[in-house]
Amino acid sequence: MPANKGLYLLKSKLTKVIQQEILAAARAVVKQAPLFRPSMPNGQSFNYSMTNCGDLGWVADKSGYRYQQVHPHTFKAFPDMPQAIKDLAIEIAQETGNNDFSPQSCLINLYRKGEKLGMHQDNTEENLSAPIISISLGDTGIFVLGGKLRTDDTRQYIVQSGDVIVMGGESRNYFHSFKGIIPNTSNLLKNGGRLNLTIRQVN
Ligand code: MD6
Ligand code: FE
Repeated sequence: MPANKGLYLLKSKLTKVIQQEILAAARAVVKQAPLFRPSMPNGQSFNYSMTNCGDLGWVADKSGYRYQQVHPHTFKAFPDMPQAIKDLAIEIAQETGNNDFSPQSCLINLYRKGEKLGMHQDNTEENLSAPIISISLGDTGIFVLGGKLRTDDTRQYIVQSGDVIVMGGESRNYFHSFKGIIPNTSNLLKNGGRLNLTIRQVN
């Protein structure tokens, strides 16, 4: 395992042209699989919208958090993961020492002004040793990263359009949250906001 525990914060990883290509692919997904705002198991609604592409999508409702093949509102299979997203994720995985990464799921989160995501660990996946590749597009935001325990110290990172975070190795189960966007900091998304794509190998 690398000394940095498999955590990479790759600033300005994606050129503007690549960002536009990935954004176009994400838009095509949203057309087929509309953004939705699920409820947590306690019944409270999520604070932001999401959708998925790939063989499996991450969903939440009163029965819990899980991966499934179908969109929770349309009941249609989530669209295939666009090749551009797959290729990019594999390339980034390889560059960070994860040579057998096989992308099965891409969760697309959209944050508008005031929307955020609380402290959590990503542990719905069966495979907890595959890294998570996280791509930021659009408005700048504040990503908070802690450690293995909820009580560990945290650090804030400014994430900008084109930045990529890889959470592998020990960092795979670090607590983290997203505090929100700084509006009007990017012109990539027509209507503003931030898209975060997390690409995973689920099993
Ligand atoms: C976000 N990201 O950046 C939320 N999880 O909007 C995550 O929750 C996340 O970026 C696991 C690994 C990387 C991430
Ligand atoms: Fe997460």
